[in-house]
Parts: sequence; structure tokens; C-alpha cells
Amino acid sequence: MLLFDLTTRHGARPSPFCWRAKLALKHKGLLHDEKACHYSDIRSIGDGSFRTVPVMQDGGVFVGGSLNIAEYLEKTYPDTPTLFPDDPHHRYAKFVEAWVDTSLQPQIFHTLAYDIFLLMPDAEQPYFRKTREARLGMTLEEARDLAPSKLPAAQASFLPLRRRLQEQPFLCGDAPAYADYIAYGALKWQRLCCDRELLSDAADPIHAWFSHIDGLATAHAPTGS
Ligand SMILES: N[C@@H](CCC(=O)N[C@@H](CS)C(=O)NCC(=O)O)C(=O)O
Repeated sequence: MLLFDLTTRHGARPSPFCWRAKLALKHKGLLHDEKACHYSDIRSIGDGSFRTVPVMQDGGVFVGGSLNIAEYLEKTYPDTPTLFPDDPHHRYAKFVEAWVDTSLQPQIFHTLAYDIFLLMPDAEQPYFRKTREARLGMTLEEARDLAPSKLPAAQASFLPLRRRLQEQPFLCGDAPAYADYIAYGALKWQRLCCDRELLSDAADPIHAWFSHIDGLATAHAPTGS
């Protein structure tokens, strides 16, 4: 099994969506290799139809999109631990994905866009600038200058997660599963791209939640380049 993962100029792997897929594979105990790629490499994966990573190759099958990958693994490897406990139709995971994709990650992105730009290799920077400036509606330098003022909104976007973790250790209950990995990917991305601490309260339950999942993520690092 091979996972195509986005890389930076120094080989960091910050993509929040790729973290979701990596955790899904670990959760199921499925060994995989990783193939690092840049934005400009994505169109050469598989039949050339993919526009984003993660993409997973399982033998001759290519699957793109983090939730598609999780759903493929769930269906194809039914004897491995479930990614969707008590959520057979994945409705809860889809709601968490919608919250993370439309609120948490976009709010974080406002604070992080320029940091990500600096992490990209020179050859990838023009593409990143063009596409992300269109998304932000401002230049990356304007986003950098506004980043401190955007921090409170990014911090506030963690509230739904914090509220659930005050009641139970993981979004999925007593143990983490796919919905947790979706939210984890956002914070992992932020922490890999910059040193600014978003969660300043040491008693925040998000810290213990993150550390636990991070331990799973970094155990048994895959091979590959
Ligand atoms: N809905 C997709 C989104 C994946 C995505 O946006 N990945 C980014 C990397 S973090 C990407 O590949 N972007 C390609 C580009 O901007 O050209 C998923 O869940 O996998």
C-alpha cells in the first residue's frame, strides 16, 4: 500500500488531510509506504485524474480523498478495527469533517498561509501564491500581517472539540477513531507549520487528546521517500 503525501522544501509532511489518511491506515494496522510529492506532482499520480492528496494506492486500485480512503479501508478490510464506531453510516464523521473543513481549518489557514508559503520549495511557491491568494482574497503578505488579529477566531474554532473532550476522552468515545483523526490533522498541520501555540491553557483537554493521537501517528513510521 502506498500513500501519496504532500511534502515541503525540508521534507516535513504537514497536510491535514494526509494525516487523516495516515491515522486511518495505522488504526487498521495496515502497513504502508509513503511517497512524498509536491503540488506539481499530483497530476502524475495514477491515471492523472487526481487534483489533491492524499491518494492511496492499494495494489492496482487508486483512491483519492481522505474520507474516501477511510471508507475504502473500512469496506475492503472489514476484519480490522473500525474507523467509525457506533457510526455505521459515517454521519458523525461527515459532520466532524464538515466542521473541520469549513470552520477549523479555514480559520487556522488565515494565521498560517504565509508560514506554509515559506515552507514550500521555490518552484512551488508561485502556484501556492496564486491559488491561496485567490482563496484568501488578499496577498500572502497581507495575510501574514493580519495573522495576529486572526488568532482569536482560530482559537474559538476549537470550542466544539474542547466541549466534547470535557465530557469524554475522544470524539469517538473512550478510544480515538476517524472523527478524532479529522480534527487531529488540523492541529498537527498548524503545529508542523509554525511555532505559534494556539492553545495556551495547559489544562485544556485538547492537549492530552492530541498527545495520545500523536503517539499513534508517530509509532512505526512508514518507509518510503
Ligand atoms: N477533500 C480532500 C482535500 C485534500 C486537499 O485539499 N489536499 C491538499 C493538500 S493539504 C492538496 O492536495 N491541494 C492541492 C492543490 O492545492 O493543488 C481530502 O479530504 O482529501
